[in-house]
Amino acid sequence: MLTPTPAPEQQAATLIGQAIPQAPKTLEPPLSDTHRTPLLGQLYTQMARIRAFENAAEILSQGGVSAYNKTADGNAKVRGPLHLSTGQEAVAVGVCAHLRASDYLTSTHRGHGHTLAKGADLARMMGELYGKANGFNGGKGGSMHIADFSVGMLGANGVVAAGLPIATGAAHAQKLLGRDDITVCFFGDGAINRGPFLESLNWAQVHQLPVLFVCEDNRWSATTASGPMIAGGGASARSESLGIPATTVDGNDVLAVHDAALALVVGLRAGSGPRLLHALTYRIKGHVSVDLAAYRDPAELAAALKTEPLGHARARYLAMGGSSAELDAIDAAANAEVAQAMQTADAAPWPESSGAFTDIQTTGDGQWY
Ligand SMILES: Cc1ncc(C[n+]2csc(CCOP(=O)(O)OP(=O)(O)O)c2C)c(N)n1
Ligand SMILES: [Mg+2]
Repeated sequence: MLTPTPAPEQQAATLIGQAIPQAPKTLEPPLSDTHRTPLLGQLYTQMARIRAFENAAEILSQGGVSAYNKTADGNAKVRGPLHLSTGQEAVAVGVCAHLRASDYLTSTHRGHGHTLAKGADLARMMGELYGKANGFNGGKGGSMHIADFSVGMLGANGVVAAGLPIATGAAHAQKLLGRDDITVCFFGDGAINRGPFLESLNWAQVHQLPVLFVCEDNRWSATTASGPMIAGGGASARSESLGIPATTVDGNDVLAVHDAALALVVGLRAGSGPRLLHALTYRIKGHVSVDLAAYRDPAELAAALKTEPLGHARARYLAMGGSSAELDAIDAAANAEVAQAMQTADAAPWPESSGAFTDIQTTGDGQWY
């Protein structure tokens, strides 16, 4: 007898009732910095929210069938391509821990983690993925066009490297305003081969702008391994060639990212000029929701799973004297928040069809038409 494929919302409900999947990990000797256990707990909480959100979104988008989210009955809750940051959560969380709402942030096509870490509302992001009116963009943008100016999140961006000049311009405005706000610009290792990377870093250095360029080096650019297509030393070397100091960090170690970013952010607020953080991490999922990454050596993924950031943080938390029960409670709270967001999105209205002709331009009087 055939077992019917569960509806996507049932699959997601099953998923969010479970512990967040993590790699088992053992860590070396207990660490002496036990006073930082509460901090690590806070960072873990943010990473767990991102992981829970993306796990649910992935299942909701596939609807049990592949090929661009088309289910047998056409009922996938989340439609359109979905780029997941699974395995990269520590970069977003470790950096954004130091930001305030008046700081700006630009993101990439892989922006759920950045958005949540910057303080944006999880339920509104789920609403946007559903295409509902309660979404950040009233349901018109979807995963790759999320923005929330209320927390300084200037936008995800489907064009590779397009966030760099936006961030640089935002930082220039901050400098002209004379405040100690800063801009953080996340971009991928593939983006450094595009012109806007050079143009933006050059401009930022010439004008000594308060911008932190964060290269999320996940070793892949869509279906291409990044290493063989990058000449020279990559993001750090290119940054330093312009006189912008670069810091390389283990992007799967959230405390390491936190500490590296803290030093850079403090300097930026004091007028250091631009800096680059090169975070070494790994893209655990395929490039996009429908990509099974069959081109990738399974051994590479297996090795990466041993150092993925939630498992790493969990092991370190225990080594620092925390309990697994505390972390389980954090996971459960993250799953519950996502479940609530799904219910809110389900109940939210669809956008009005008349809205197709709004939000498309402004005449400069502050009104959007
Ligand atoms: C200008 C431009 N060229 C090509 C693409 C197609 N494309 C989308 S994502 C991607 C790879 C980006 O790699 P990376 O910058 O490392 O980001 P990651 O996907 O690894 O997060 C490419 C080539 C695009 N969106 N924009
Ligand atoms: Mg990449």
